[in-house]
Amino acid sequence: MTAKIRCFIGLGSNLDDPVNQVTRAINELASLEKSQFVQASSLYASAPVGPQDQPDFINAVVELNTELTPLELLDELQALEQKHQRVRERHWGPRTLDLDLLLYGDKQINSDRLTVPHAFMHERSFVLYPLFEISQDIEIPQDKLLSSLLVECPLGSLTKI
Ligand code: A4P
Ligand code: MG
Repeated sequence: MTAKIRCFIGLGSNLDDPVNQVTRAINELASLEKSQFVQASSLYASAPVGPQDQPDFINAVVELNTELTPLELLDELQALEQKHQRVRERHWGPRTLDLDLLLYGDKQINSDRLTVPHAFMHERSFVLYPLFEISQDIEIPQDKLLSSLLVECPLGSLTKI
């Protein structure tokens, strides 16, 4: 039997009824093949990081145990983004659904398609606070404890909804 890996996925949306997009995506992640849903954070609203001429975001984090490899999981996440009619227009621009693989066990990955831990997670309140809500004991590979990162990451406009 393949070992199950504990992983965390960041969800974000700021187009076409973002609360509904993220809620649907949580349910879809809960039925991914070769994976078991563990828990989802609350939904959070925040002002956009990056270009400001776009709507506010809704974000959440989901924890799964999975037997999928990192690239198989990325394929599944990208298929779900497509299902939500995601159109890639500009970097850090508006999107119906963004699914980022934040952590895959304690693995570090640097390949063409995948950087894990996610490159910006350590500085983003819309990732760190939902993550901390569902799991306080996380160590980020090659980085600090989640709790120490939070101390250095202002809440900003982030609000639990
Ligand atoms: N890729 C590499 N590593 C990963 C990973 N760990 N998880 C590659 C997922 N994908 C990963 O992604 C481009 C490529 O990154 C993929 O093809 C995959 O092979 P993308 O989603 O198409 O591109 P993007 O939008 O240019 O970048 P990205 O990384 O999704 O953007 P971010 O960094 O997630 O930023 N403000 C608030 N408040 N809330 C938000 O959720 N999101 C963004 C998007 C900006 N501002 C925001 C929010
Ligand atoms: Mg993405």
